[in-house]
Amino acid sequence: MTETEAPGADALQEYFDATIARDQRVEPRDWMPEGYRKTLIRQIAQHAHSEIIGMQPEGDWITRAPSLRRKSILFAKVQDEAGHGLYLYSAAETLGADRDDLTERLITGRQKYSSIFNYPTPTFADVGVIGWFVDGAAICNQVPLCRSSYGPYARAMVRVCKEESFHQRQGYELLMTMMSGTEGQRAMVQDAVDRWWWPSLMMFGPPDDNSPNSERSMAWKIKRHSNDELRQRFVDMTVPQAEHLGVTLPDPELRWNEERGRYDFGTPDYAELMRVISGDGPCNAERVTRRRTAHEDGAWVREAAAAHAAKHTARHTGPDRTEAAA
Ligand code: FAQ
Repeated sequence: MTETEAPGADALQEYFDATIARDQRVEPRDWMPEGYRKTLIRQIAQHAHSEIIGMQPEGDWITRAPSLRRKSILFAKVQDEAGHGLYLYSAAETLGADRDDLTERLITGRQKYSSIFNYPTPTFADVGVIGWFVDGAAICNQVPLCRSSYGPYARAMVRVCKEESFHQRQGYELLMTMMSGTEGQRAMVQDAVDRWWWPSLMMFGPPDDNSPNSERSMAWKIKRHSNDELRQRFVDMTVPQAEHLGVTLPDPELRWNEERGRYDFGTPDYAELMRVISGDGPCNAERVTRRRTAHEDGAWVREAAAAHAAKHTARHTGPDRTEAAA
């Protein structure tokens, strides 16, 4: 190959494969197979949408939080989720995805977001249980993504995980406080645990033998562990926390398996997961409608920001500046 000759498709593929094999990062300007790019855009976009839609269930409690302290904690937490969405949309943009297009796909139901955010939050204990279970599940799933093969995604995950870890503790602390309260408060916590346990296990996706994307994503080192492995880690992590808190996890099959050194547990209702993913969960319509309305209501902000940016660009590149420089 001469110096000016571009490398052929085989050489590019070989270089990419070697990068993955050596556990090095793929960066935005590197050549990558189209399937790898598409898989990443799919996963990162769904992840970003989940963070943004995920602001709603807890956000509903901001005005009703029982004290100023709880209100400000919740406010900060929900705001963090917006930040996670932004890092993730930016990571998707490095792959050539268009932010407007991704938003459009979300609000027209053409792109997915996590099933977990389609469940209602009728009591304040739900805020605590979301922090404990949902952020806990997010940590199990996302800590390995800090070693994902795509650089911008992996780096975004580092900060996201640090914040999720704080979120999980705030949820657990809220529940500890409620558990040391009245009989009514303890019952409220147990009720929220009963409602969120199974949907939280479903967050990890379908079982391995019915997970069409896992094998490819793991070969590309986008995903580092299978859905079932991560679900198991979550159960193993959460059971001792439940015992310490004094709540019962609603699974009669849950028990320590001495031989495996892990907990055995029951099978989540995967038919329910599929229903929720396909748009038929308790709150799907409400969540998407609210997102669509917020997007439409925000049109004037986007227009104003674009006009401001255009004015700024004109001021710094226009004739006045050229003359001044001359
Ligand atoms: N919900 O072949 P697989 C958070 C879809 S962030 C909806 O196993 P894959 C922070 C899947 O996309 C939570 N859809 O797929 C927070 C695929 O559909 P497609 C979000 C699901 O990608 C906390 C099909 O089923 N986290 O919680 C779900 O290999 C508190 C077949 O599945 C992430 O996105 C589901 N649960 O594995 C915010 C983490 N499960 O696209 C606010 C990154 C599966 O082929 C408050 N994502 N599907 O049509 C991942 O790790 C993976 O994408 C999985 C799915 C594990 C979610």
